[in-house]
Amino acid sequence: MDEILLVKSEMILPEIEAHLEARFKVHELWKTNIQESFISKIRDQVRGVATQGWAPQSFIDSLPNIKIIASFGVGYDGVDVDHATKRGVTVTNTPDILTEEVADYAIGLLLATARGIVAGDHYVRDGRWHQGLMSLKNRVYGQRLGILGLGRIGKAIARRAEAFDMTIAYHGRSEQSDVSYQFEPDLVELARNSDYLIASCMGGESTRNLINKEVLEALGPSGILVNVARGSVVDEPALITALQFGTILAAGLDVFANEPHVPEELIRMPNVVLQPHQASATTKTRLAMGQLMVDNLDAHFSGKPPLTPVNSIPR
Ligand code: NAP
Ligand code: 8YV
Repeated sequence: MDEILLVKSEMILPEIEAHLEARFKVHELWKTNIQESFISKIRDQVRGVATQGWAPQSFIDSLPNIKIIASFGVGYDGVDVDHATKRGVTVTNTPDILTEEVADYAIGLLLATARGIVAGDHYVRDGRWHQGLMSLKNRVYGQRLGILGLGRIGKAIARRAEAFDMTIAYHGRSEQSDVSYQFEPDLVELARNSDYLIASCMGGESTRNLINKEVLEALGPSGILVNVARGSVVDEPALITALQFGTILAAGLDVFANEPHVPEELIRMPNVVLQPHQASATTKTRLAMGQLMVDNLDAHFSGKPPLTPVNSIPR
């Protein structure tokens, strides 16, 4: 039986774990406190890894015979893909099947933040309605939406925003010929010309702190930031300052720089909607993600090409 290492099973549903166990001998790294000695015992026989977006260089090097890292999630910024490629290790992710789910959540966060839906819930529960009306909130339909990262998820967000009659513009490394939305080569200009900015780009070094003080200043005092990308995309201290000083109005955040740590300042702010990295977290989508991870491993160990590779390894 082929042997794989399962790094963590937090988000992997029991049905998926059962599929893994039916097909592979699964070593469960997360069950041990002393990871180094656990790895040293199984390192020679393990041929593949199932992980939730985590595989740094030192981890890859601790497993000399692996040929595949199957990641659960579309974002693979926590996997050292360059190093895996140098080592001849295929990396796979779980694209497409979570796109619509994440887009729903991004729009949900925008609505929740702009219209004060979470604040309204607290208003009722806290009995404040008896003292008077809640303050007026901000219109979403017909407003200008900027999207940082018009990829699969960004496009699904844009499709939803079209139904809200929003004017859509986007920023990325290059203009896309197959969309009619306005391309903005300068992110500061995109923020300046948007009422709301949604980040849905990839994480990693190339996008680190793209949303910085200057971008937030350009978004302006009635602007709202929604982040469903990665915490690393936003300069978190700059965001906190911008929210504290009214440089922007509000933020809807599903991702943070150092999860699960969320800065105390954000937790105390009433103009922020916070979520625990939940954008893909429905049973249907998590099952589909898990199944795709299993299918990638299965294809690899059956001598077939992986279904959704992120790198190219000569076979
Ligand atoms: P995708 O189709 O590959 O889209 C990624 C986008 O990032 C592309 O549009 C790309 O645009 C843009 N991008 C890459 N580098 C950039 C740069 N340096 N500057 C500006 N834009 C850049 O991926 P996807 O499936 O839409 O997923 C996007 C990301 O969403 C994932 O990588 C992940 O981090 C995040 N995500 C989060 C959750 C959650 O639970 N919150 C769930 C799923 C995914 P250009 O190529 O034009 O630059
Ligand atoms: C997952 C995500 O929660 O797909 C991604 O990139 O951020 C989420 O869908 C996460 O990857 C699970 O590891």
